Amino acid sequence: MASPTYSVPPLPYPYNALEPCISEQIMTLHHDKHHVTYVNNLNAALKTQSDKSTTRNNSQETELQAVIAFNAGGHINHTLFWESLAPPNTPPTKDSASPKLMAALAKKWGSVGAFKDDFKKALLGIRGSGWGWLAVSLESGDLAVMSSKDQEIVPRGYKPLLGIDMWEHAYYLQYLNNKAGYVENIWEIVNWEVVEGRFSQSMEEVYGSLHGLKATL
Ligand code: MN3
Repeated sequence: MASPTYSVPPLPYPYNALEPCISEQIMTLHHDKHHVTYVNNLNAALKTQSDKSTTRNNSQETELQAVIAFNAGGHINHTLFWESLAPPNTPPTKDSASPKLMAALAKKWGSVGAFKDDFKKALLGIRGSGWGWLAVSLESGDLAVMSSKDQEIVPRGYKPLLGIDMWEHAYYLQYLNNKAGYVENIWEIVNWEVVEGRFSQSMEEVYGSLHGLKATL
């Protein structure tokens, strides 16, 4: 059976639409080069996996699974990331675009500002490359701030609402070592309408066509 192949969805806005918060140069490289590379490597690894004519020893098999997990995570995380951003000063970026979630954040953290402080701390606390998340526990419905290493997806048992890419390639060309500046400006371009939508969606709806891929991780 042929292995599934994945492709990078186009950005839901122009490459320069997130300026001045994220530059056109970063968006172009990040989407067209970095994300595309994860998908190309994922497709190649899935093809290798489905090729029954070659055998792999245990360490080769472990390495192949690691390559699949890393690149599948990269594809999933970036797809969620692009969807959850919007041009600054547009209606989806206003807190009023997510009344239900804003109320839940205020209830959990005391205020939306306190949540943002906590989220910022989590983002800036990531050592090396990784992602910061606002997620919701499937079991308790509790909101949680968490981080993941490299391209790991949100842990099992949690549904991602908002994920922020904290790899240097996400900000360095524009912000250099000012990681905090990147994090502060992110708030101007969060698509709260999409994030609010995920709050009430099922896992299948949040992950869309990537749900099956997620299930293999
Ligand atoms: Mn990235």
